[in-house]
This record gives sequence, C-alpha cells and structure tokens, in this order.
Amino acid sequence: MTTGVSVDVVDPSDPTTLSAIGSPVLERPTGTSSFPSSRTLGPDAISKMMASRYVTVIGILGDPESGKTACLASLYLMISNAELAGWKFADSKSLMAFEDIARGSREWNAGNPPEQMTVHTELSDERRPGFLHLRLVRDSDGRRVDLALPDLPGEWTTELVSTSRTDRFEFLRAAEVIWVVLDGRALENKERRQGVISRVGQLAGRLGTLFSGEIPKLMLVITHRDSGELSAAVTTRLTAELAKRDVAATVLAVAPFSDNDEQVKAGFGLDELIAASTTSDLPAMEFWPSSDPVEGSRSYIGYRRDR
Ligand SMILES: Nc1nc2c(ncn2[C@@H]2O[C@H](COP(=O)(O)OP(=O)(O)OP(=O)(O)O)[C@@H](O)[C@H]2O)c(=O)[nH]1
Ligand SMILES: [Mg+2]
Repeated sequence: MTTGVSVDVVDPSDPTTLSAIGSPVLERPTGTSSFPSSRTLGPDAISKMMASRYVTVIGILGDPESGKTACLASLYLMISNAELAGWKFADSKSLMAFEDIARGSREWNAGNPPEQMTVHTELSDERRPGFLHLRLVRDSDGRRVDLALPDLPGEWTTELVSTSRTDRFEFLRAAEVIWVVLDGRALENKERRQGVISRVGQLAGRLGTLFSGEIPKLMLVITHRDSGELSAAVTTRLTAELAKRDVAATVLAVAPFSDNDEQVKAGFGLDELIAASTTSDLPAMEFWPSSDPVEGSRSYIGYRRDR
C-alpha cells in the first residue's frame, strides 16, 4: 500500500549530503548583530563624533602613578551618583570602559579597601590613544557638553619628555585644554620637588614645539589633596618654571580619592576642574538669526543688481 507521502532517502554515499551534516541550519543574518562596543573609543570614532556635534577634547598628560586614571574614575563615580556640583550626566559612549577603571574603587566602596583604587593603564594598541566619552548637562544654562578624555599610560608622557616622541600625540592638536596631572605628594616632598618642577618645564617645552608656540589652555592638576594642601611657594615655583618658557597655566588641587574623608572628600576639586575645562572662549552664537525685512530696504532687487 502507498501512503502518498514521499520521503527523501539520504544516500550516505553522496558526498554533497555528507558535507552538509553539522553545518548551520539558518544562514547568518547580514548587518550588525551585536550592540556597539562601549569600551574606549579610538581616535577615528572621536573624529566621527566631532563631525556631528561639538566635542571638547581634553589632553591628559602625566607621569605613571600621578593620578590620571584616578581623576577619570572618580569623575565617573561622581557624575553617576549625581554628586558633581553643577553638572548632570546625559550620556556616555564608553560606559564599559568607565566601569572597568572604576571597578577597584567600587570594591572599596563595599568596605573592602583595595591596595590601589586604579591600576596602571595599559593600552591594547600601544600607538593609538583610547578615549572615554562623557556627555554632561550644565545646571546653570542647560548647555550640553561632550567630553573626549583619553586614558593614556604615564610612559607616553615620560617618553615625550625624555625622547621628544610626539607621533602618538597628534590628537592633542584637537584638544581645547591639556591637563598635566602631578602627584601632590611628590611636590610637597623636599627631595622630589625640584625634579617634578623641572620636568613640568621640560614638558611645557615639548608642548611648545609640538604646537609651534600656540599651546592650548594648560591646567596643572595636582592630585592627593587629601594628603595636604599645596603650599603657595610650590605653586609659585611651578608657574615661574613655566613662565621661563612663556607658558601660562592654571593650578588646581584635586583628590579623586581620599584617605582622609573627614577632611577632604573623595572627588574634591573635580567640579572645578570640569568647569574650568569647559569655559569656551567662543562668543555666544545666535542660532537662528532674525531675517525680518527692514522697512524700505529692497534687498532682493539690490541682490540682483550687482550680479
Ligand atoms: N588617596 C588618594 N589616592 C590617589 C589620588 N590620586 C590617585 N590616587 C591613587 O594613586 C594610584 C595611582 O593613580 P592612577 O590614577 O592609577 O595613576 P595613573 O596616572 O593613571 O598611572 P599610569 O596609568 O600608570 O600612568 C592609584 O592607586 C590611585 O587610586 C588622590 O588624590 N588621593
Ligand atoms: Mg592610568
């Protein structure tokens, strides 16, 4: 008796049938199948972002262990906890990267102090900077600010000073502000002080060459404010060292983390640092200028006449 149902009989000796065994049943969809990465952004991603909106690029220099990553991690923790005075969080295209650098301090928040809040920065591609992105809204006027902040290893700065290696710093040309991060404890230490100060001078010299004299706004960001206040004499010596090379800088004390929370809270000075880094000197622009016709003027005819 026949059932009317035809059954494909697989011929095991046919090589085409055999090769199909174990292969995917469905074809892989074309197009992006995953969410965009939210790790650090490459310079190309930042340029793309800059093409569509105004982005404030901040150059962050400083020797190893000076506190560069700590400033970024603390900034993220402050803004994500709505504790950065004068600013609110709007967006970040590099949340995972912020989470990575802030992880150490999260453990500390849970009552388990780690040896180090942040770890030494290493880049996956040692020639290309990795940027963190943060979009903030200023309370005073609702202005949105997009910040591109590179987290670089201290060796980049060490090599810039010692061997004048500038190839990796091309991106600095787009920077509006440069932070030079210095360990406040080294500045307060009598033996180490002079060394740090003269290196800041050398760094300014390198930047002068890189920018052919037109250095962007320079800020000396002095970390470890929780270990004590920077003496006025040190600030004076720092600015005097820079003045030798015709460079001016703003000095700002911060404490991204604090071993002395009673006196100086973790995150000290970061609101001021962001405020000082985002005051653009650009004149306020009229977004939609009025084009009402002026009584008596015959603009259109006037326009045709001179063609
Ligand atoms: N108590 C305290 N600790 C700080 C402060 N600033 C930085 N640190 C700690 O100092 C150590 C070094 O800071 P990092 O931010 O990792 O240094 P870095 O400049 O990024 O160093 P590299 O990545 O090696 O170039 C970390 O353990 C930080 O938590 C501060 O103001 N106060
Ligand atoms: Mg670092």
